[in-house]
Formats: sequence, structure tokens, C-alpha cells
Amino acid sequence: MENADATAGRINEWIEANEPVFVTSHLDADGLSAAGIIGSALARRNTPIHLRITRQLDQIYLAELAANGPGRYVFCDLGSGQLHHIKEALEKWEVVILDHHPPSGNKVPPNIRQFNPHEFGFDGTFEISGAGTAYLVARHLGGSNEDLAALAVVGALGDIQDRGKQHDLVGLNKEIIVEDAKAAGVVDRSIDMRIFGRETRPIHVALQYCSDPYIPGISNDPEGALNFLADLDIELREGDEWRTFASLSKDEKRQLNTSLITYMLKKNIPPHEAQSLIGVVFTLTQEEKGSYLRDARMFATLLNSTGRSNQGGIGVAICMGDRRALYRKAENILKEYREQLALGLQWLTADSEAVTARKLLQTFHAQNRIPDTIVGSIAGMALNSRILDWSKPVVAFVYSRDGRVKVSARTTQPIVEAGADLGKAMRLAAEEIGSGSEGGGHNIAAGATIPRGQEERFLQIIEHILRKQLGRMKVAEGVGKNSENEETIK
Ligand SMILES: [Mn+2]
Repeated sequence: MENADATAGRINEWIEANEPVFVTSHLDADGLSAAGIIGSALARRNTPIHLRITRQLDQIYLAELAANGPGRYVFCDLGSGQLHHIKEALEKWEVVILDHHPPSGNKVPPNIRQFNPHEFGFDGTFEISGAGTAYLVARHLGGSNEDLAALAVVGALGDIQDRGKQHDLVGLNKEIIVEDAKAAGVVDRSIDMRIFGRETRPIHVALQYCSDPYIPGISNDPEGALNFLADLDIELREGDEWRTFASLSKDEKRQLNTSLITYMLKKNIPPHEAQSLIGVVFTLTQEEKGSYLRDARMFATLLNSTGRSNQGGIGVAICMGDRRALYRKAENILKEYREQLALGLQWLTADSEAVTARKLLQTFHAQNRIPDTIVGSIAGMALNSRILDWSKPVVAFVYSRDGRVKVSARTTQPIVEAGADLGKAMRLAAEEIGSGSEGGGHNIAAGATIPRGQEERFLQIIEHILRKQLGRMKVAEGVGKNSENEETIK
């Protein structure tokens, strides 16, 4: 907290100078939430802001940024892993980094101030997000910013940090951020069906929003969902109106939940995943009922869709309060994004040659079939819903718009606990490939960019690294291993 306060002190000096601040943030839901938090905090102090959203912080981007001339720069949800590039490009300017990715370990020069939970013994993979670090600093920026904790909850869920029991947030997310958000009256935490629209949408519509777990034949498939429901002994309409989850009796809820679990088990989704449909939900109580923004996980999905379609500015505008034209635009972006995810998953399901199994991993190459911004999401969803083999990490390739190859790697918690660190593997493999390759990320989800034609060599290097990592069989200390009693729907 002292460090957060000191970091805020640096930004406060800039606010008092009344010069524009250049904010750069990452294009995923966490990055956009972080930008929304810092953007709001600065706007509340009437500080002019320039905001840019980027997929990665490479030398080209930094050179463009430095060309803005003397400046004050904030990096959110990225920067710690690219400290060496920032040092080089912005050595004359003032920089603040608010990040939760593992720091590169390079020495931080005096013109840069880095706020990163890893430096204080917290694990940024699941204890706090980029939005969380931005919030801890915004809290000390003057004015009352506690309401922005809601965005930090959204960011944490966007980064899939709900790895506690029943998909609860843990660590700093739980102890500080959720508590602040509750105290500010902006977030309510409860146990319920973890399905968007449980209060407002017809049951079959709500069911098709289900993406965690992704249920083949129901997710993204309202007709399939309707067919599934038709077999149950539940009245779906009341007069002319469709009923909602919230309107179901306890017995009906139980019947629906049991049938869903049975259905998922038949689809090879393992029991603990199938049962995870009931869990912790976070409601943004100030948002309208029926709005995508009322459910924190759906809010994150909406933000993600704007970023992944290169319209992250719209996501940040929503974080900063727009509920009109840009929110409407985002609704359409979300619809298209969901369609693209569904198409990608369909391809992996239907084409038996799409995925190649190797000894320690599995891989697919989407070439130009999938937008390069969503291939990681597809890989993750396919893994978690068992469209892919759950026992191996997946390494996915796609041609990126700049003529190179984008790599996305995803794995599961048990494999991380067995010692796998994909972020490290991606970084080392990219270094070995060279020619401007870059890689990094979290142990469970990571990415890289490499030249075309290097895919096979990259896989071989990754396999070599994985063999070493898994050979060590280091046992991680438990997230969600504590056996407290489960909470149930109230
Ligand atoms: Mn993040």
C-alpha cells in the first residue's frame, strides 16, 4: 500500500503540472478495465489524457509513442515484461508501470516507477489483475475512487482469476478489491447459477450465453438449448412470457441443474467442471437489470469483444461511463465476437485433422481461418470444454496481420501445478528463435510472435522446455485446495 501510495504520488505531480498523460493499456478485458480506472481517476482531476490500446508493447509501438515528444507515460496491464524496451525508448521521459505480469528482473531506472504485486510476494496470476493494480493506485489519487473497484473486479474476472472455491476471487482481489466494491455499494457477491441473464432472459437464451464451462450443443446455440429444456419437466412459459432462472422454484432449479450436469458428463466434461455452474457471481448493482454490464463476467466478455475486434476505445469509454451510443455499438460487437468464437470452436470440433497431438502438447494452425486476436480465447475454451485433450497444453498458431505468426498457448491448473510455466516457455522459445520474436505471459496462458515458417521449430523448443519443467514435478501450493464447506444458493 505504501508503494501504491508512492506511485500515486508520482502521478499526482503530473496532475498538478496539468500536462497531458499518455496512457497505454492492453486490449483484453483486464487491460481495458485498467485503462477505464486510470482514465476515470485522471478525468476526475481534469487531467488531459491520451489513451491507446495495444495488443503488445513492442519496439515499434514504443518508438511511435516516444515520437510524441516529452511526456508522461502510464502503462497498464503490460510493461513489466518489456521493461528493457521501455527503458530504451523512453529514457528521457517519465514513466509509471502498473502491471501484474511477472517482472523481467531488469533494474528499474529512476525515471520509471513500477508498481507490480510480484515484487511484494503476491502472485499476479490469480491474486490481483492489471485493473487491480491500477485500482490500488487510483485509490490514492485523490477524490473518491472506491466505486472504481467494480472495474477491478471485472478485470480480475476477465483474466480468469476466479480460481478459488466455487470460482471465487482470492488474495488481494478478495480481501481488498471486492471488499472496497461492496463497501462502495457497487458490487454484490452471491452464490447462484453462474449464467448471465438469470434475472432477465428466457432460460434458453441465458443458457446459450454459458461459456465457462462451454457446453457443446447448448452454448451459443439457443435452438439446442431449447431442445434440451423441452425434455425437462419445467414449464418454460408463464402465459405469454418466457420464464427466467430467477423465477424457477427451488425444485425446478435443482432439476435443471441435475439435468445439465448429467448432460455435461455425457459430453465428457469432468464432474467438478460440470458442478461449477453453481458458484460465486458478482453483480454490478448500479447497472440496469438486463444490461450486459450488470454481471461482472459478462461485462468482461463485452470488453474483451471490443478489444479483440480492435475497438478497445469503445470498451474504455464504457468503463468511463458511456451507456448510450458506444454501449449500443459494443452490444453488436459482442454479438459478432460470439459468432466468431462459435465458428472457431465448430471448426475444431468438426474437422478431425485440425488438431495434431504430440507427446507433451497438442497444436493447431488456424492460418487465416480465425482472427489473430481471438485464437487464444478459442484455444482456452476448447481446452476447458474438452473439445481438446485436457491433459496436455495447447499451442495454437495463426497468421497475424503483420505477416508473422501469432502463437497462443493455454493449459490447465493441474498441469501448472505439475510445474508447467507457459509464459516462461514462450519467452525462452521466442528468444531462441530470434529474428524479432517475442514471447511471454502467465504460467497458464501465454503468447508469442514468431516469423512464418518457424512453427515446427518453435514447437520442438517448447516441448523441450516443457519436458524440463514437468520433469521437476514441483508441487504448487494450493489454490482452491482448502476444504471449507461450499456455500449454496440463498
Ligand atoms: Mn491482465
